[in-house]
Amino acid sequence: MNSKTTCPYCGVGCGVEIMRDAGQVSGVRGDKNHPANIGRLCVKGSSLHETLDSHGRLLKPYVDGLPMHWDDALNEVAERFVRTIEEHGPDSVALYLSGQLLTEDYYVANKLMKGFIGTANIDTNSRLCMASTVVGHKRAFGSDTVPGCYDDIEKADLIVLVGSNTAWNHPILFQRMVQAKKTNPNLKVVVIDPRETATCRLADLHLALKPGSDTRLFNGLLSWLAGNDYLDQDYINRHTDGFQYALDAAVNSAGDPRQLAEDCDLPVESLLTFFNWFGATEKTITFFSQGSNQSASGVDNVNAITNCHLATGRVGHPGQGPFSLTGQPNAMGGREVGGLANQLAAHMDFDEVSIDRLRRFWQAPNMATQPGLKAVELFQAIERGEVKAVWIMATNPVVSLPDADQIKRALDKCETVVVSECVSGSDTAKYADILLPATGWSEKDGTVTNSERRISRQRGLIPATGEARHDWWTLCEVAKRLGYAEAFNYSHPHEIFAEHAALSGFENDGSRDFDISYFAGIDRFTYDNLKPVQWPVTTDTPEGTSRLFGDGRFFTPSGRARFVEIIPRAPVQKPTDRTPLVMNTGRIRDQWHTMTRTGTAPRLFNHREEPFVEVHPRDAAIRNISNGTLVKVTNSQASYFARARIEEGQRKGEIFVPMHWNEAFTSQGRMGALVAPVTDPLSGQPESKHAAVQMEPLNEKWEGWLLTAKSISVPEVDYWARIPKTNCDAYHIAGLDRVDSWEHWCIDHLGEADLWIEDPARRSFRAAGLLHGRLNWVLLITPYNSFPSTDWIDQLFTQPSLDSQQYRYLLSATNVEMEDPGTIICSCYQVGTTAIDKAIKQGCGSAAALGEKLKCGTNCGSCIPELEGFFTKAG
Ligand SMILES: Nc1nc2c(c(=O)[nH]1)N[C@H]1C(S)=C(S)[C@@H](COP(=O)(O)OP(=O)(O)OC[C@H]3O[C@@H](n4cnc5c(=O)[nH]c(N)nc54)[C@H](O)[C@@H]3O)O[C@H]1N2
Ligand SMILES: Nc1nc2c(c(=O)[nH]1)N[C@H]1C(S)=C(S)[C@@H](COP(=O)(O)OP(=O)(O)OC[C@H]3O[C@@H](n4cnc5c(=O)[nH]c(N)nc54)[C@H](O)[C@@H]3O)O[C@H]1N2
Ligand code: SF4
Ligand SMILES: [Mo]
Repeated sequence: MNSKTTCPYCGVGCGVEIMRDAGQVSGVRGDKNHPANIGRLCVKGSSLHETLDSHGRLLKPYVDGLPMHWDDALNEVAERFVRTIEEHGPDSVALYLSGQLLTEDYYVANKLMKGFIGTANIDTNSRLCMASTVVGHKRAFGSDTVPGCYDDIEKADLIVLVGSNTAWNHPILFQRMVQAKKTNPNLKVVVIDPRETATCRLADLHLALKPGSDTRLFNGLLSWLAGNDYLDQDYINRHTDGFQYALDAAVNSAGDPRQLAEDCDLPVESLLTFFNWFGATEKTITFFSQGSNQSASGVDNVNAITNCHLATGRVGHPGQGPFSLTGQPNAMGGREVGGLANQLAAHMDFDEVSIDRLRRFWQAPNMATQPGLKAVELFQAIERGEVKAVWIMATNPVVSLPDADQIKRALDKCETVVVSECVSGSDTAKYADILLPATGWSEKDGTVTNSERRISRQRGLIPATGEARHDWWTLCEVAKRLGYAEAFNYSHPHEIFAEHAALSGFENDGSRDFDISYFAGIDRFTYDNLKPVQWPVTTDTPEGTSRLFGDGRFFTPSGRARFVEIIPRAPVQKPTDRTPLVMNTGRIRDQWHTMTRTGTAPRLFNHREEPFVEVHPRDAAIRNISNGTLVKVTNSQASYFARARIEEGQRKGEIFVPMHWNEAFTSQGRMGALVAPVTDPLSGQPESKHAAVQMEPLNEKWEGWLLTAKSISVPEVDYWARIPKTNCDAYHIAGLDRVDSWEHWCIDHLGEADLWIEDPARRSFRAAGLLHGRLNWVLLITPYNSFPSTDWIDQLFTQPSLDSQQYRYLLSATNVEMEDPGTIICSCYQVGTTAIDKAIKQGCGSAAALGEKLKCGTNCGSCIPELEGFFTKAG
């Protein structure tokens, strides 16, 4: 049996081979034959097998809190949807999906809503992720096409990274860049990001621009290219429209370089260095990601970049082009099936011809004829009571949407909330009237498309957990109950894929970019053995297509690419006197989104263990905040509690918070609640990177560690952050009120202590509770700067009873059995700062030397940029 599959995390789309033992996944390694990664895996990919624990999985359907048989639960979904549609029309129901669904799941969801129920109220978390790129691509190229491929990395002489922390978020592509730089010493890398990220370690130039000034910068570049004879006038004349309008707008907004540098808050020399490199380097790729997309000018950001590539004729040739880095494993597949509310399937739009074409292809009784509500609007319509039934699948909007508390209000009010989930305890699952268990990675079977248009198989390799079912199956079962049995009568995902492929070729004749008609009749054997392939895949190009647009022909009516006139606008969320800081939000290396998956692997917490705020030393100092201070970030919408990290690489006036923490992992750490629901007017994508906030110390009266057996639930304290360990749950905890008697506190919160010791002079208290002789909980109240490492205590939780020496150690809370490893830098080999500092003192002079001595960085390589940081910092 084929043991190859695709990583379910980022849009790099790495091939994974799994090892099995007794029907379970026992290990993973990179697939040497997969073109995206050629055998490599990053830290998240290489820890996939550690996240497959059935603990926390949703195992059964539930209706109104009660376990139900699948058949009854499906009947309930169908009945409640039918009732709502009959009473209030098709637009009173909605689906909210995700780029983590497989193409086949997505295809049937879209078909059901847009063709059969008759509403386009079906949107996806790609609205928060790729929507701006979709519109930007269509404006420039007439189609939502990524022109290039990953092999261009090795062919480029200049790589520009805009709003992308590639080192952490697309680590395998980053490693390809690192390698490319070694092989090609001429290759230069420019990072355009307001903060200094791990990615900057590879950069020859870092432009720490003012947040939201990207359109100014790229308008400035266009204007400068024109003024310095770098245009490809022949290309502009033959293959594009609208150049003069775009140039006039660029010249108007840019001013002279000195003015522009001031507007973007950059040194003019750096700006000109970038312009000169871009102008002079034929083989330039500009990768862009969420720093560009998640903006109220997201679409303009994309077009400001494509304008510069079109003006130099650098699109679709080896080593050249604008390149959108997609986030989720199937962000692209979702676009292919028309998962967004304003698209139709197979890259078609809501024009009369396409609507009619789909109606005929699907034999659809109720074709939607106009776009539906986009994510932010959708949840507002739910709160207003206009949408009365919503089915949420493979996404966690209570955490990830802006104004996230509004999502809670909306779901509270909504008559029918169906949630299809793999886990039982997600923040959104708590609001479900009907909960449906879904198969997860390694159980589900289908296809995904990565950033370079490459379709790969995710294979079902182990049995489903509990009663979990595939999402496509669940959707089809509901469709049958709504009366559409014939159109949803699939028995295996290959049949869905075959239909999707047939639709992509239906009346296409080269008019639409997305065409995989070669697979229209695909049988199960071929599907099961499908090799990764880049679309378009037609009978003329059965091996797929690496690049598009090299011939200068585009999918616009004129066949020419379009320049877009860009008028720069400032971010909508502006700092004020009361909320003077800009809150930037994004990702960390070892966590995936709302942590429902990575949060089950203890070692992925060693890199960052609790919610944090990165802050510039000056902004910290004026607020009396130092490294490790617990802080409160607030605005009129909500507040967020986390620990401060002082970072020189943070801009003044701007803080950075991770998007990952949520109510399953911390008391008050849903950063989305502070982001205003402001969106790009064209794409509907939220401005997630620029919330206006204030920050102050939390002013806790005490803090410490609490370690509990896994069966004990979250403590009731003002601040807590859960750090899962192998044998126990560890919590950082803190309180805002003084505690007079810790002994009483223990009785109230944990039960009577079996042993305890108090040292008021040192503000410390230590206690432990036993259950049948076994360790049940340990409380260590002590200031943060004297927190001990707790891995040795974790081991005590496995023991049937403790001996007297272990009791003594527990109460002295000294770290007797293990050296404190410091912050873990290398998650694969668990190498921390203590060992690294020691090795450097002993003479290790490079990341490679550290690797030789300690093994750090020698497996997945995700930590190499940070290892290198030890030497740049020292120098
Ligand atoms: N480890 C990890 N990897 C992931 C994910 C994950 O959760 N964890 N998620 C995946 C997904 S779905 C996505 S979409 C991708 C996202 O990948 P990225 O886009 O790399 O992720 P972010 O960290 O959200 O944001 C990127 C950068 O944008 C910068 N930025 C903020 N404001 C501006 C601005 O005004 N201009 C510019 N130029 N930059 C700005 C931020 O400082 C940040 O460093 O990552 C994917 N990969
Ligand atoms: N402020 C701010 N907000 C952001 C971002 C940001 O940078 N800043 N980034 C945005 C971006 S780019 C993204 S992509 C989103 C991500 O945000 P979400 O989509 O909300 O995050 P996930 O944690 O990936 O949620 C996926 C859920 O689906 C479940 N799941 C996984 N696989 C399956 C499956 O096969 N079937 C079913 N039914 N369920 C499954 C998981 O358990 C999990 O609960 O967040 C967005 N929100
Ligand atoms: S880079 Fe890492 S997370 Fe992304 S697909 Fe590859 S292994 Fe998975
Ligand atoms: Mo994303």
